[in-house]
Amino acid sequence: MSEIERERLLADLAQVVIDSDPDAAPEIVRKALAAGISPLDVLEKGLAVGIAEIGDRFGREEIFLPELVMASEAMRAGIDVLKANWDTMTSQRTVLGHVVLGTVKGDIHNIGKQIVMSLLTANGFEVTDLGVDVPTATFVEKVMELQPDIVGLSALLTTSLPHQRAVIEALKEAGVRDQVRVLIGGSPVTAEWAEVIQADGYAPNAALAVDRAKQLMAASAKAERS
Ligand code: B12
Repeated sequence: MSEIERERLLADLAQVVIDSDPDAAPEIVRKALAAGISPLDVLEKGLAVGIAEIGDRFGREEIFLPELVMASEAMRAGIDVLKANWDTMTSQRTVLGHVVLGTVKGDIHNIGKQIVMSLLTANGFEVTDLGVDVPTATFVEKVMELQPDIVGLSALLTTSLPHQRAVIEALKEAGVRDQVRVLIGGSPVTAEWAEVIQADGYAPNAALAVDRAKQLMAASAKAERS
């Protein structure tokens, strides 16, 4: 595949999300994969570029909620094809760790969390998805019940960031904060915010979320040995 062809396919992937065309998205993703573009590049250099553009247009009030919904449907249709691809990578792996993952209260954004889940799973983590708009108490209950290694908190709205802090405070109150590592993410989340709320880690995208989760597992293994 020539560089020009690769660039054109990546542009087509972004465009299918911008055009909000869920019916066309799977075919274009399959075409890109068949041409040898990696699933991660299909996502980050293709589909995600489209949804970022849509988010900007929405922010500038050039488009409205129905368009946002349709674009996210197109993104989702594309990701479904990628997920099938990641799932085949997953079989016969030793489990690296258990992650409980959810989008915090008041926030229904799901796409980024799903991608984090897919990549963690593809890289050998067992993931329990609590869904979206997850009450703070549910995170605490699930940590106590399932005793995961890591709890992952996704937030896409500035107004839902305080709920990430609330989960950490509630884990402390329940006396289980030191039994689990807290990993946070979502577009308004920064390393500074992670420090402020005393999370154990932050990652700006799904690939780095996997790296961070692996680091957290290594750190907790070291702590157990010493
Ligand atoms: C798609 C979308 C929607 C869809 C969501 C569909 C779905 N099923 O998820 C719908 C249409 C439902 C929606 C609704 C709303 N949305 Co919206 N939405 C978006 C949009 C365009 C894209 C989000 C997305 O999917 N990105 C693609 C994924 C791949 O990226 P990501 O989510 O950032 O995830 C990556 C990383 O952040 C990270 N990550 C994510 N989670 C986690 C978790 C962990 C643990 C880790 C480590 C990493 C991590 O890894 C992911 C993969 O690389 C953004 C714009 C933007 N640029 O983010 C606006 C945006 C987030 N939405 C916005 C708004 C305002 C809303 C609404 C309030 C609109 C309204 N008036 O009703 C509602 C909120 C409803 C609610 N209560 O939650 C604003 C938020 C502004 C703000 N700062 O608070 C944005 C920024 C748009 C804008 N420019 O104004 N939205």
